[in-house]
Amino acid sequence: MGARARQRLVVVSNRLPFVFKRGKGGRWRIERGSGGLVSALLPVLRNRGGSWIGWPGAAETGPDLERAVTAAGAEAGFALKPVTLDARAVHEFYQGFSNEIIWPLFHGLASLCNFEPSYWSTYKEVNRKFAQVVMEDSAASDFIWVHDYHLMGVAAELRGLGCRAKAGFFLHIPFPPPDVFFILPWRLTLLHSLLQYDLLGFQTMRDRRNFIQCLRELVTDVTVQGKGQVVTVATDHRTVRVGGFPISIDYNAFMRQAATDDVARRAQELHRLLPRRKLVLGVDRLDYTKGIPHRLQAFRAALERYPDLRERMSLIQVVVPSREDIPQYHQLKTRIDQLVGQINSSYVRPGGWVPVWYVYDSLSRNDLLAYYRAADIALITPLRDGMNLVAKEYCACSIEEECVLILSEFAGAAAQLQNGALLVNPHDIEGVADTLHRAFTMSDEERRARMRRMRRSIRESDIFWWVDSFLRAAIAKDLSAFPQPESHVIEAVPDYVPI
Ligand code: GDG
Repeated sequence: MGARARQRLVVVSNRLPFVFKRGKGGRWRIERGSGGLVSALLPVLRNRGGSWIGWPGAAETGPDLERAVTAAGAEAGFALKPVTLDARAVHEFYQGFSNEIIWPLFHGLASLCNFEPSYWSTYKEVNRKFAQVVMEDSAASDFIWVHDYHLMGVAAELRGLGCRAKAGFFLHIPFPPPDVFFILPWRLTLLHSLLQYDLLGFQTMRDRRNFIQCLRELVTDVTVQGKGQVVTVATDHRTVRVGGFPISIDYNAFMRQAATDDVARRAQELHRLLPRRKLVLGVDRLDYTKGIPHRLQAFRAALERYPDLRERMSLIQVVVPSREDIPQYHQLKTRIDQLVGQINSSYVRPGGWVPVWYVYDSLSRNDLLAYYRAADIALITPLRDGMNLVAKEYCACSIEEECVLILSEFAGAAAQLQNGALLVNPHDIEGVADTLHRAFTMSDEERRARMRRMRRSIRESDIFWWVDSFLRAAIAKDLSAFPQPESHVIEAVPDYVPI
């Protein structure tokens, strides 16, 4: 990167990479966020210098919290800048516009949207507030990297405030096709806001194509130059770069931690509790996009269609509590509880096999890894998912390379993992049931060959590759020279061979 290497990086996301909680005695307890994004960006920020701007997540504000945020930044080796939000803003911007409009719509679930007009004005107001903090904290030579659907309008607000620094945006969720996107009452303003970034990153080529199609239908004079992973899109008054950057995980860290004695011991304990059977695993946040009820129905259909699976297979379904104050999430929880109850009561024998082992809790990292290691089959069947990191983490933890991944064709990860995973349509209950049986009876050689292919692909393009390729796309002079790994340019999931 030569002389540009010292360009400061300003990361902007809804939440800061640390969680701030009041501990005993009123002191702030600071915990590092657990995601791969945090692990990947912390060393980059430390090396290049820069700052991370976001909401600290605490309902209260004040100098006390600001001191805790500054101290956490000093320890991490870069600046942390809080954006404080009051209760109304959290309700209308975060729960409202972000999670009751953009989240369902962009996942193709328009019927779940609540297009409350006040949500939109608060969304713009909060995006402006983020932009003001960015302005106070950045110089024209910095690169500003904004994350996710909560903050699509930050670049437009920055430009309005006179900011000339280059800015990139990465969308962690899918981008919908025109017939879905056009439902949004504020669609044109939102598209023009996105065009104020210099680089727009999407999880898959399908998302990128959807975005460009929306532009072609709503914005005049759109031309696209290039064919690779990153293209240049020119409209009548802006030229931006648009690319597909499939997010990944810290592969080596997962693999190393999965191999520790502690994780192995916990995995053995699971096998002791659930003996003489294959374990099938589902791990999801409580969310209607994750397809948990469909999966439970498919598991039940597998037991009905294939009696040889009874008493020889259990589903461990981990559901991590999330967004419980939104009514749809509460209803989803009730539906999952009912289905688990029905399946278990149909098959359970006193003192014997329990078909579904249901955990409604957040797990420690070692427990999560123990579930990954213990499971013979992962059943990851979202109705729509930006990427789905659980699928990649499961493969990284399959250190014996003997496990099978069943993956929804509607997860972003399917484009990359289609050479190893068994792809399914999560709406096809019987098809998923048949695939479960196929995974159960798959030969050792086939399981190993499939898992090896997926692990190689994830290892070669891990989270550090992802950060590097996004930042290089932002500064590269010549996009045709931009590396283009074959597995990342698949336009759509091709037809898979049904069994
Ligand atoms: C969004 C997009 C996109 C889960 N349970 C526990 C736990 N987890 C961790 C997993 C994984 C993460 O949470 C979940 O990531 P996903 O990618 O599966 O899903 P979303 O939360 O919906 O994330 C998604 C992602 O952003 C990144 O761009 O892939 O499509 O929706 O890392 O390990 N971690 C711990 N305990 C748990 O119980 N410690």
